[in-house]
Amino acid sequence: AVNDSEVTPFSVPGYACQRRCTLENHNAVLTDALSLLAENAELSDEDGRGVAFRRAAAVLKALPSAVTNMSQLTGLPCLGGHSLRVIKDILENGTSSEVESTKESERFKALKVLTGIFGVGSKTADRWIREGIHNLQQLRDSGQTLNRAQQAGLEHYDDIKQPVSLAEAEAIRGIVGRAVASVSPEAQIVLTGGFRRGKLTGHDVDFLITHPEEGSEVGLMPKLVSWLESRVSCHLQNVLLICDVIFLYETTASPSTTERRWRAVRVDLVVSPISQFAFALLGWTGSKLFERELRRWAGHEKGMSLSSHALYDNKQEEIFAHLGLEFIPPNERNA
Ligand code: DGT
Ligand code: MG
Repeated sequence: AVNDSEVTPFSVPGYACQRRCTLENHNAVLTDALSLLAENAELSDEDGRGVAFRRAAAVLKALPSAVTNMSQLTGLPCLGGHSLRVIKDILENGTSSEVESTKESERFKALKVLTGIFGVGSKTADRWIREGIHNLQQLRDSGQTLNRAQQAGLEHYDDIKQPVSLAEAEAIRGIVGRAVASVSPEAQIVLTGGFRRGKLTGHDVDFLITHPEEGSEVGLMPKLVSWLESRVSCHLQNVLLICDVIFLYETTASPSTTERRWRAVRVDLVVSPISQFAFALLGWTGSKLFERELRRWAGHEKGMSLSSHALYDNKQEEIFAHLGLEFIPPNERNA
């Protein structure tokens, strides 16, 4: 047993947006467990519980070394009783019985498989499960009506499930970059999402596109989509766009084969006017919890509203106060 006198309690600020958190994680066993419970809560429409587990995991991700003793956690924010029980279970037994039984539960497994289909959310998956559909074969056999996104998602299920590598993201950056340049030569494209945070893999590739001249970004998205689609009909065939987001691209074929190889990848394209670019870039870089915490900080600590479009002061009067002026209502500003 660790002597309590050797234990140094950790200390971290309460909001994730006050903490620097690299991809180096000294507590992956604990954070994987809490993330799984978060995922299960989110898939079960219990968003509050989901956020609580995400916040707890984020605190552990920010620690400078591995937790070895519960007493190190004294005074840390965001660690509720439930998360602490899970952590204690893992520190004492190597695993958490709750996490293990969740992982093995038929419902969780079915929710994971079905929501793993692009275009299928937890509500649809839940309805299918209640109708006895637990896997892809049962879904195919069921005769359920699928929308276009879901059909593509089902067709490319294995590809999309496979993580996207940084090299693939960069290859797609090249394809989308050429498309953007040909529909709007001045437009700029930036890789956002997890890859901008230094991740080496992702579940998709996120791009933010803007134009240096305000207003010139209008209509860019449909042009971009049809340019990408036209490549297919032109038989250039190194790109195929379905439902704006599923992308098939040619992987580098090994020299020994002339066979074309294709891979479906999820791509998220966002167009922003240059006036909102900074907010869009901040908003689409993530992580999701970091974004949520930024908005919570803005709202609770500063009385402001942050979105991927703007930062608003919730009380207009406060702008006057910040400027040291008495508030003048709009009808009295007719100077
Ligand atoms: P990944 O793709 O698994 O590596 O992880 P990320 O961090 O790239 O996450 P992703 O692709 O789901 O989303 C990228 C960021 O974009 C995310 O951290 C927050 C933001 N984001 C995602 N979906 C939405 C949305 O519907 N609206 C807004 N405003 N932002 C979103
Ligand atoms: Mg992403």
